[in-house]
Amino acid sequence: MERSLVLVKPEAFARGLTGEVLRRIEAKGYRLVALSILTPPRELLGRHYAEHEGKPFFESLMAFMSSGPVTAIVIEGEQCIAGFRSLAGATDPTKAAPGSIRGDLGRDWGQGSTQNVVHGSDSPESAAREIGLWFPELSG
Ligand code: DAT
Ligand code: MG
Repeated sequence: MERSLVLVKPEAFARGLTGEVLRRIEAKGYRLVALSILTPPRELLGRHYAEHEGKPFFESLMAFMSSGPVTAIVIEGEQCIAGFRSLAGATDPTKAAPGSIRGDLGRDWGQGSTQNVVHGSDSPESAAREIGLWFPELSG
């Protein structure tokens, strides 16, 4: 049974969209395994987004993601990694298809960072690594 890490990002948390994201996950049929609300420390975010270190958008991504509380969620279900990526939609919320979380609930707010409502793990390896970072009590 596959698991994935989902984050409701600060701007979406602040707009009260956690419930809507959870509703879509549950309506799809995935199970909620763990949920936590926290303002992510920079150290955690640096490890979470290690693959993007050095890229032009890295600093604005760090600043945005540490700007307030997020909801971190572990979901479970057959193929939930690809399934949640499909629910989330394309990275750029302007281009994300209507019907997707990012397409329906996100937009460019002219903030200089891509604020796209949610994160979802992109592979089984990423999911295991990310769940270990955000929910160490679930690993091992
Ligand atoms: P995703 O979140 O769809 O997996 P990603 O892992 O490539 O996308 O990037 C992580 C986050 O970084 C993404 O949600 C928003 C931001 N980002 C990615 N590419 C960007 C770009 N070209 N310019 C600005 N922000 C970007
Ligand atoms: Mg990614």
